[in-house]
Amino acid sequence: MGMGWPAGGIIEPQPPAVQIGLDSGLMAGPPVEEVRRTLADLTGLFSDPAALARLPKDRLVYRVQSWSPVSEGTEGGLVYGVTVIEPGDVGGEYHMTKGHFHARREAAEFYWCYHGQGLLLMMDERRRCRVERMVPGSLHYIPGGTAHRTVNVGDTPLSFGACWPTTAGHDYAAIAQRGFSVRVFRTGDGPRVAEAG
Ligand code: M6P
Ligand code: ZN
Repeated sequence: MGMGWPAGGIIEPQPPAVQIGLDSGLMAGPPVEEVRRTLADLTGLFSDPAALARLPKDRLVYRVQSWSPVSEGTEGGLVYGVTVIEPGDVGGEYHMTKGHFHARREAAEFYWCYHGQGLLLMMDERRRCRVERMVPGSLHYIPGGTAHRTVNVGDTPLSFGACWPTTAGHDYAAIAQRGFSVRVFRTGDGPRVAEAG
């Protein structure tokens, strides 16, 4: 036995620090933090500013719960998070996350879907985009050097889990300036992924 481990005898199992609701993906437990993104936080994200101006600024678009067992930047650590995007659109463009590159470009990430219907947009630094469907149980690998954004194309909340290195960091600047090279709109036939330049 190493230092700090019992030398023998009975070990009492401890309760987990966090529980995940396997249907909703929502997390519960003391270390869980939550960030909410309303329309007021998402200025410039959607393509139709006039449509945005007609909507209540306090409309919740998505929230992110996370657990960082070690502090940001710690080598070798992992962060776990769940994002829940409410159904809806702004001028026909579906609710979506801001999207980001990782500050440390080589850092990859896993996403998986708990609930709802979504699209995962993945864009490399040359602005080439790939799009994967998210359905309950789908698992998605986001390689290094790839910006990622999720879009709720269903009429229920889209909930997905994520796991990324503690050292990854979020780089929002490139996306804030130029957005993604595709946008996703509601049509009578379902979602349409359109080139945005
Ligand atoms: C996932 C992870 C998080 C991210 C969140 C929302 O849970 O990738 O790191 O913060 O989605 O995405 P964004 O930060 O781009 O709005
Ligand atoms: Zn990420």
